Amino acid sequence: MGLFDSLKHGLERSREALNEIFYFGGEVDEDFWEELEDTLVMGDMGGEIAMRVTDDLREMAARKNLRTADQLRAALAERLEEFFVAPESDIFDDTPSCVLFVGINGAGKTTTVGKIASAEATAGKNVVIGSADTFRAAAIEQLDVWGERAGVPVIKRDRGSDPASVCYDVLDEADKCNSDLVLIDTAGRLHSSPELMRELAKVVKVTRKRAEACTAGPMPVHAVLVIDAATGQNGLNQAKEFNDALGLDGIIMTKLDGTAKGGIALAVANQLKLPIYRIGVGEQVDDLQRFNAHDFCRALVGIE
Ligand SMILES: Nc1nc2c(ncn2[C@@H]2O[C@H](COP(=O)(O)OP(=O)(O)OP(=O)(O)O)[C@@H](O)[C@H]2O)c(=O)[nH]1
Ligand SMILES: [Mg+2]
Repeated sequence: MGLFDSLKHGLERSREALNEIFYFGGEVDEDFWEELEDTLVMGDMGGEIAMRVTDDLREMAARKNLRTADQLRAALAERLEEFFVAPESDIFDDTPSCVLFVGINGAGKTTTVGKIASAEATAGKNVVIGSADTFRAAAIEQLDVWGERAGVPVIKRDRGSDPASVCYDVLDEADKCNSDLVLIDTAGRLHSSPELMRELAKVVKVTRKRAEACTAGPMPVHAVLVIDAATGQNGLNQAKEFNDALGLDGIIMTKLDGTAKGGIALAVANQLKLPIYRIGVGEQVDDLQRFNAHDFCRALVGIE
């Protein structure tokens, strides 16, 4: 399966709802506009974006005399694309680079670290993983499995250790080995817990401090929020809280394969003006893709 096909496959559930209105009857009438707005809201773009997009398309349809729903499909994809922010550069391509993966429990942080470690090690990079989830039982073992598969060392301490110390250790190792890419997994936590958010802010701070002192020069540190797309509009709250606590650099959206709420990617990117670096479209090692707003929007609305 090609990249675009697998993206389309991943977004199938999000797209089905839109397909219904685009295929049904095919006439652009009052019902069509209402259904379009409802479908966008249900796909979790949020009411405001849904309304803006619908109004803009309605105006365009009148101006250009577009009469069939199918003609509007491409225009919709283009309009949706405008909500995304393009990154200055890809933090996983930059060398050297240290990325901390943060997010609520079960969002897909550890899996994403594993997938990226494999992809970047295969591409010839010198990668090291840090296991700063010292809280959850089996978290370290889970990461070890991914590290082994990728042929990448995993720096860890005993369960219950200070997560900031692990970050310190992993940067020591990266410094010693001239690593290109440092990937640090953190424990899942609720964005609504001030205590856990403070702990995480400390982890990020210690990491930045140690990264600045690298022998070869300061290593840039990025905090990336991993969001499960199926959490829908709650993803917006998560993004806001994590961003307030840490100053996020970007987003990774996981589990787009299992949800009809793909529009949340757009809502979060637009609200926080943050780039999406990768999207997860399955549980396997290859089920992670670079995010491309153009392809994403076309796949979302079902353009071949
Ligand atoms: N379908 C699908 N499943 C995914 C994706 N990414 C992760 N998962 C699954 O989601 C579950 C949780 O993933 P983890 O990587 O353990 O999540 P985590 O954020 O590290 O969880 P905690 O460490 O407990 O906070 C696992 O069963 C993964 O296989 C994805 O893109 N698609
Ligand atoms: Mg984890």
